[in-house]
Amino acid sequence: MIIKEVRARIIKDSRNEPTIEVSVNNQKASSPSGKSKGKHETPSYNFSLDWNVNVINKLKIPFEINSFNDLSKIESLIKKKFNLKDAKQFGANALFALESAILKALAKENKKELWQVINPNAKKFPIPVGNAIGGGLHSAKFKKHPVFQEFLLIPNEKSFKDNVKSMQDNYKTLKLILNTKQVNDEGALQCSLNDEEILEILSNLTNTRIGIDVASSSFFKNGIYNYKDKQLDREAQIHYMNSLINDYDLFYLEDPLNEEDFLGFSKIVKKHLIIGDDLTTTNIRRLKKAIKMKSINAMIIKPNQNGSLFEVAKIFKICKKHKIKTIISHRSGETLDNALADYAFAFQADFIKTGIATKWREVKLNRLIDIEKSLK
Ligand code: 2PG
Ligand code: MG
Repeated sequence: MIIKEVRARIIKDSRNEPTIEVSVNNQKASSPSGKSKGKHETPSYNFSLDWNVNVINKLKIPFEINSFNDLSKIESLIKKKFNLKDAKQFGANALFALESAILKALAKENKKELWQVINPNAKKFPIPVGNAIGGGLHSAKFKKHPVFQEFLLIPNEKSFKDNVKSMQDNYKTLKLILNTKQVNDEGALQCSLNDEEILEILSNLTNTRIGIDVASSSFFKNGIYNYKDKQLDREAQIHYMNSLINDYDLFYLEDPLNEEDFLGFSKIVKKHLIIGDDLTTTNIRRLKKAIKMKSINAMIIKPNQNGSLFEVAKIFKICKKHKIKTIISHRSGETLDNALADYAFAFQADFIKTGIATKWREVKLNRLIDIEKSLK
């Protein structure tokens, strides 16, 4: 495929904040954006969003792209043209949207699905992980909210479609129990109960596994985890997290400790999934450190947090080799782009965390339901 035209513009995400959309040969892709960002994330833009939009609009890509691996040509071009040490310095959101649009254009040209351009042999569907009740930074606009950022449902049905139905049914049940219609940035239900009151309610749902994204870096300061009713030091936090795993049989625990505490993570009981997000920030170097220190047995992978889809593919390979479960993930500020679903399937992610409710989350779930249907 010859790249004929590259365009970029600013669009609004689900939080009504500006983000980048790139179109290549008329195929559009966009980048989401995070709120609880890891300190070690690749910066989203180089100088600014405006700068990236401007330079992408002037970008001439003078060669043919025929495969996923040809993305390396784009990365070399960007490195050279902008005199960067690494293509990711171009800005993770900008690079991701550009690469994603190129792959969509390639798929269109070859009359293929996006996932097929990357991995035509994909078979296994990811299990959805859905944020049912929200707190932390994503609920900052509500006066009273839980400290933990996400209370998650991880269904256990036979098909992707049935898994989605299970999440949605439980979400409806929780809506009645909590008697609320309010939702936060991620479409998660909003309530004024505290963390353990919510876990108590979730553990009574008998047909699903449950989990939390503690996002603990967001309430960690000067060595202390600041809860509303208590302050815990590192040892006490490790003890508290391990007791929650036992008391509520947590299947999934994300970022239980501060984003620098690789050693502390290694002390969290690995009965089920212990996941790095802010700890690992979709970064190969940090993933390798987490493997070496036995910090995690699962990892959040946010393509826009890295920028290079080429490197994202490598991260999936490293995880597979070291038996680290993979959870591809949306961001709290999302667009209506459903490409994340194709990437989940193409890279054969074990899980996809992309919410339960609101249109920005539903487009990704529906895309995977459609892929599943098309393969039956
Ligand atoms: C997370 C994410 C997505 P954000 O912490 O897992 O839910 O949040 O996109 O705000 O970084
Ligand atoms: Mg997280």
